Amino acid sequence: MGKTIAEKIISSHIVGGTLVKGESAAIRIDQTLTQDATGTMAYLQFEALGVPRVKTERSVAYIDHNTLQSGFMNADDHRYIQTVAKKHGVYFSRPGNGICHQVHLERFSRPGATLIGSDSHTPTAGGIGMFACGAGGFDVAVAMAGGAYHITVPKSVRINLTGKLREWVSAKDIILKVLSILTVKGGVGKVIEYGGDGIMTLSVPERATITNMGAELGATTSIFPSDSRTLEFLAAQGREDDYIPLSADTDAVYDEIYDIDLSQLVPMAACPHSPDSVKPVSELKGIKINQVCIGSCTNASLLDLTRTADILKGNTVHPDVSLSISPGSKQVVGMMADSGRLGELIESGARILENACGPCIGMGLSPNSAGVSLRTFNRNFIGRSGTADAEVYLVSPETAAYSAIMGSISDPTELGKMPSFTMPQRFKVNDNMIVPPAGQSEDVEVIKGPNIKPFPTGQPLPQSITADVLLKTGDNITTDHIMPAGSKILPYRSNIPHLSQYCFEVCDAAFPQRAKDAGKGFIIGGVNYGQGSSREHAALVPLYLGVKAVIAKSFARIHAANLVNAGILPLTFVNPDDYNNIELGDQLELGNILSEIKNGSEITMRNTTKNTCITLTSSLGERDREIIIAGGALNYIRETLG
Ligand code: MIC
Ligand code: SF4
Repeated sequence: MGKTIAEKIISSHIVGGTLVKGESAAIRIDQTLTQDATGTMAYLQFEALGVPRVKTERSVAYIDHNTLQSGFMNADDHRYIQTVAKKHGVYFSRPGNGICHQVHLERFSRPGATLIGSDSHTPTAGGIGMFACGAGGFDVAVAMAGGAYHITVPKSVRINLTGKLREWVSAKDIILKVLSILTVKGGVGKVIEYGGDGIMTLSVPERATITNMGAELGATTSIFPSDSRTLEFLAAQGREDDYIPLSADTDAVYDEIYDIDLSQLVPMAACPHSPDSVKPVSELKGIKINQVCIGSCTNASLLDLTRTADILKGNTVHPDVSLSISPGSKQVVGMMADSGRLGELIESGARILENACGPCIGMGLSPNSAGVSLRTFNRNFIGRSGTADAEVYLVSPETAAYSAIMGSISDPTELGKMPSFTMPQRFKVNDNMIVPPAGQSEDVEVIKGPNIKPFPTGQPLPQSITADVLLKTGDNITTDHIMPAGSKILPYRSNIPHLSQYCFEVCDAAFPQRAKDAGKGFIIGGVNYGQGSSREHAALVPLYLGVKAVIAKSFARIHAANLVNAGILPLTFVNPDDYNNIELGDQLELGNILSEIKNGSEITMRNTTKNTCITLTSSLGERDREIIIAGGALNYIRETLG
């Protein structure tokens, strides 16, 4: 039987388990990446593993999230990451070099290889044919130490693209279309593979826009074949030696197949407050806007900014609109400057920001109250922009730029002829902002500022747990609900005690104090609990606050793994209706939890307040069960390493 692209890469990297869908497999990791908001934790955990030098082919530490530097905290974290990277064999991409996913795509990604990153948009590198997954910081630390990455072998979805996009319709509209079909839960447990003759019309950065936002489907990853367009991109980056051809076998078997005719697509927008609330831009036309933000790891490539310049050239940003542009990398902004196209953006009145995540993670540029913001980003969860009542729409750079001039949501297909764009034969390559690690680790001193506090560790699983329900949430709770980001909080990513005050702030501001007073407790969740980011802070902070188990209808993949690594039980209802019979404050008893987890059997929970019995399942693999019993991944690894 033929293999899919993902199956080919997994089978060439498998070091444990089996390649059977739904079963666990352990894969060897060739490359890792971290960013600064999750990186401090990942390197603290790497240090705790006691391995002197990373064992991967390439590990890179990027600084791109916390670049506001109000206060000493961010700069201290950057210095810690720079020194720890230097000591342990990790390449360091300095602030100013760009957003991790854009830079990694340009400079390090390679088809056929595996990558995990402590950021959920790591699948961006799937655009070049890499098997690239977002993961919690601990899993990245383990991979750097030479350990395998454990996945549930995903099902495969094939999306056949045919035809060619119409003028002013772009890659963002393709992924928004896919989100409208599959929704934010439609990719859970699956790899999304693209094929069909339409893919030849898409360059690697366009493919990367699609695989980047595949994270919003909840997918394990998304991937394109490696073909002549891949070779063209690698050659233009001076890296043709990294090219290998890679495609699915013609008789590969997919669990689901969808066909999208590119020529039929129109500009799309994800409406507030979910990336899958997708409508055609034509239906939203005329909605007044206050802000437009172009950038992020989804849409800040040379092509994206060139299209933006095509539209802004000779125009002025509407007086009621503030337009910001954050380029994806130094390479992108450098080439825009050299070609004079940056000047066109500046002349139009665009506010040019640094090459970093910026407004995408709420670091500045929060909209005015009840403001309408059009963003080329990938997430529009409530409050993520920094303004709780803002209405954020996710659109393509073309829709964003045209609307910025018009002052209201506008359809770029109304614009005249689209200027042609040819991918450069040669990108501007200058890796002077990537600092290689030291040859001699012993000589490097790792500097930790006072904001860096030890991370909490779990306790071995007791025979039974009795505790109260501290919080009951609805469906699709995101990690931005559990542990918000933004300029006020992000500087404290290495300080769990401080962060804990903000846990679930948007849902129930009294939660942290209630949890502290109780000393221990449970969270009850709905469907797709923990979707969104890979931030393991969304598990470490609840651990710090005494949460013993999250009992939900279903979980998002990375968050479930982070809970296990933290030593918090992720449990699911066998009968989802039982969710309705639990209330805040109820006392729950997991009377025999240790044996039930050991045996992998169903779990019986008593609601002692209501005097009812509820059946739960853990759906944990053997290794996960051992981690939970040990009280988290660090304890487990220490035990297994003796
Ligand atoms: C995000 O887009 O939410 C982030 C910030 O990049 C996160 C990582 C983080 O929380 O630090 C992600 O996507 O994993
Ligand atoms: Fe940065 Fe935004 Fe991309 Fe996350 S989604 S890595 S915050 S640009």
